[in-house]
Amino acid sequence: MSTTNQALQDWVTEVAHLTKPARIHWCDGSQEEYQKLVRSSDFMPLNPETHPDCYYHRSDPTDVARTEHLTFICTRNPEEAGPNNYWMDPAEANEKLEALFAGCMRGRTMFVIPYCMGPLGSPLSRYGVEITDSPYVAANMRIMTRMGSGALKYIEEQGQFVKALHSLGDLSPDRRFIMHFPEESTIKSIGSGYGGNALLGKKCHALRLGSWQAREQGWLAEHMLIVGIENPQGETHYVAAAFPSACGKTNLAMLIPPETMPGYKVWTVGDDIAWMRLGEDGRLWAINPEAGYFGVAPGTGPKTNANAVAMLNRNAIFTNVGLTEDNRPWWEGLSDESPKYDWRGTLYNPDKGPAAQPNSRFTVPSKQCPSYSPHSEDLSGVPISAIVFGGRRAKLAPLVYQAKDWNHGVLVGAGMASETTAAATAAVGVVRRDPMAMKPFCGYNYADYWAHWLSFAEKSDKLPKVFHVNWFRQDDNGKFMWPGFGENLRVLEWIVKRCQDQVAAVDTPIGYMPRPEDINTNGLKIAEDSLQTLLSVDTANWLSEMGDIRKYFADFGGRMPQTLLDELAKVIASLESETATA
Ligand code: GTP
Ligand code: SPV
Ligand code: MN
Repeated sequence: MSTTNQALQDWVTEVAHLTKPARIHWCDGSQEEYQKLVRSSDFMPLNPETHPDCYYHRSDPTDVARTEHLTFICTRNPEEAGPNNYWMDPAEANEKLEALFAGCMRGRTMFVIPYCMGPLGSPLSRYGVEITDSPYVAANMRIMTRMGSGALKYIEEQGQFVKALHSLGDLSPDRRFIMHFPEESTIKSIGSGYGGNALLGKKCHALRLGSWQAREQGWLAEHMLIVGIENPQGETHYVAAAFPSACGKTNLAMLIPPETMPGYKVWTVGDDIAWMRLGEDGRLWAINPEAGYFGVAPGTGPKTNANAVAMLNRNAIFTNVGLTEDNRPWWEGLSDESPKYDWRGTLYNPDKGPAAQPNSRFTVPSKQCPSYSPHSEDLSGVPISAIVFGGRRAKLAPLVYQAKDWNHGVLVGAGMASETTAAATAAVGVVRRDPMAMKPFCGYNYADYWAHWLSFAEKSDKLPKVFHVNWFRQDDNGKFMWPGFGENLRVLEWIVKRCQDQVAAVDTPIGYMPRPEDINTNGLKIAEDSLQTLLSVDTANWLSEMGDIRKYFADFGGRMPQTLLDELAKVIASLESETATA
């Protein structure tokens, strides 16, 4: 196969000339092709009785998560990348990559993967072509994107596509680079076969290049889930929520309402990425650019995420989880049984760590989710009523609060912080600033990104209301104070009611908050003083948090939008006046 798009044909020829593959395969996205991919040595079939069409993959033990320190934004001017990104000069980056890609596919098949991010034909969708020498990557791209001939047809009609080149290289972290050239709509990644480092449609295209393009074209590319909340009256309100990696997006996107909230239904549109633009009606409309979930396995069980468990018994890929005696995938939190092998393939020994690698993942088509929203395929997307920011904060951040208006909401997002997780190779559990949950994914200078967010205030008066949540507050014994998971619907209920002006709130310096009695606790086992604590504002500690945010903003110097600094000054003044009157 080949293509009528000359630019694509030339690029494939040029890459083949450089990387010297034994053969080239143009992916058509068919089921037969997928069957061949999963029969490659990258995979092992799982128990065909319990898990038909499910496959198992172990990645290199040094290659189990995104590597942020090896991820670069290569713009001509380093200021464009900003202090939030690692930067490399494009000429220097290309020289390094030329050497690493030279002959790297010798003896291997080069897969050419045309893909579409978003429903085929949506004006919000964007196209790309990933070239890779990894059958694992090709099989995952088939689940995660609209991949194959359909996408190629659009690329040929429209002409525009992102060039995404990937090779496993020698898998050495010393020769691993994930490089982005937003000025050339190009991604080059070598030395990793894992997740966001290798499935280039996901974080590299949909977020890093996506955010760059979104600023140029006036839309938003965000690390957000999209969920529809249908209330007992039958109205559905869509919420888009940004939580950092491994902080609960997949879980919130497919939560099961508690039995004591009859009449509620939850509809999943997306679990990781949202592309949003203003509609003619002034509302913000969102699509999920992905077609599958690449979800965190550990912690996914019948009590926490029964919808996920229900979709994982067929047609799925499992990466770096443990295995039972009879070849079923297993991870901590799935069941009480004990696995036979850990993720490295050695006999499981609980003294030597968990069976499943903490960032082990499942890949599964979105359509298999029992709560899959039929509106996921709508070409215009779904209208967003609320934007929710959230992090993993053992202390300080209340269960929920609402920003006073859009500009304050941008401050709430920009001031986010969260404890780091196993989704990236670095220390875990350290609080770090992660504005809009985009620290690893914003493809340009954060100061310009916040200015872009602020610019929406002038364009519409029907923007979503903005909120902040925290499911991860801990008591003095390190126990989570809020039950989380399905019970989070109680907080979403308050959020949706706020969007409809159906419930009052307390005006505090950090935002509007519910009184404990405003949260539906029918059937919920939670001590009254816990809820009180979860809904209180510690003025002194918030003043110190705001001081940290001010210091963080100072790194962005003169590029910092004054509006955001003014918003910060307002909150600080309000906290100070509370201290003075206390
Ligand atoms: P990425 O795919 O990395 O972007 O992550 P994500 O934001 O989709 O995170 P996910 O929903 O997979 O959750 C990550 C971990 O947090 C899992 O182990 C979950 O079990 C756990 N988790 C999710 N929601 C809650 C919650 O409400 N409370 C508690 N305590 N844990 C949660
Ligand atoms: C994340 O780390 O936010 C993920 C997983 O969603 S990865 O695809 O590896 O980026
Ligand atoms: Mn993510």
